[in-house]
Amino acid sequence: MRVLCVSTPVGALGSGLGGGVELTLANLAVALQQRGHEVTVIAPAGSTLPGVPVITVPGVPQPIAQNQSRQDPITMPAGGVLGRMWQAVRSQPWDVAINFAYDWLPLYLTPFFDRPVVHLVSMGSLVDYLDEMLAQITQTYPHRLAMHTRAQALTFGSAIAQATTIIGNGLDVRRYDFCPQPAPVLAWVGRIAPEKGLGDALTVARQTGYPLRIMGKIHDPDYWRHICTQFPEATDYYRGFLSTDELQKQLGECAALLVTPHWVEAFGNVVMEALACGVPVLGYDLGGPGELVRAGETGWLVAPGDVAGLAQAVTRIDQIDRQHCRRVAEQEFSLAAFGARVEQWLGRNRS
Ligand code: HBI
Repeated sequence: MRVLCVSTPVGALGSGLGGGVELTLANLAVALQQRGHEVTVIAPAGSTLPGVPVITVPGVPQPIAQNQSRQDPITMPAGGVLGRMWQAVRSQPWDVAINFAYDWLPLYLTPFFDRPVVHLVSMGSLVDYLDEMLAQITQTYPHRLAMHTRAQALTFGSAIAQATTIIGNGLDVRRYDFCPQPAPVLAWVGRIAPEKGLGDALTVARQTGYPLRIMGKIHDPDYWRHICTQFPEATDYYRGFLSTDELQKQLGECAALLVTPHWVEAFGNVVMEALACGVPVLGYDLGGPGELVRAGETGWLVAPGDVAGLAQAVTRIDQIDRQHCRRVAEQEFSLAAFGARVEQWLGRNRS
């Protein structure tokens, strides 16, 4: 099929502003190409995506939805890139268009196209105007929505969750090297922002005596300053926002990854990346990570916020087989496995 992927409007692909969506879109595009589909991407100016044709569109980036409160009205900035990207959609030949934006406009436009527009929803429920639009779409088109995990879908209520296809996620496992012999170091990977719970991981590091290797984009500089005041050691622990090649190298050397979300993480790409390197995951039983980690098999799960429980789980790291973690990543999260799930979803929407 000719598949058109319409990216998130919050920033250019490759800028890191799109968070997990950037990784998901890149991997989904390659996975579909490997299955013989013709993939084109529409994305904001400045976007780069090796090996996939990208039509870039200038315009004002969309304000991020996490900063909005539930009853906020729909935001459409003048000269906005989102509206212009969907103008570009009209002049492209395609059989199915996949929307990656967590925004009102693409959802609203769904019935205005004579070919299927489907939506890969990238976060849990945040604002009423979006929940309302998702409900409308599921009433008219039962297969148009996909999400990463059941936990994410359930944040929108059971009616929407039942009409949503769960496709997990995927990555190119070949880009991640299995590391059999770790150093006695714990890892924490993610956007450095309040909802990611970095303070909890630093507390676990203190309680267990392990150093903590911190990797990720400093999304919220005030929050990072607050963390460094409370945990002076954090400055030395910080390794920066790394490329995938560098991230997998530094992550792979660690004894375990700590995942400490304070919100319902839709998926948790870092869980997938850790397992691909053979790194067990210790985390809160919440959202995507809670659904992805298999207790006693690929890591350990504790009740959300149970920092002492996480510290205790650190003593049980070597009960987890690192080779098995890698095998799970190869079976569940490979581009072939992810591509098959995506293709099945698209097939259900063929006009
Ligand atoms: N906010 N308005 C808006 N639109 C998006 O597409 C969007 C967002 N916030 C975060 C985001 N996308 C992605 O970084 C996460 O879904 C991963």
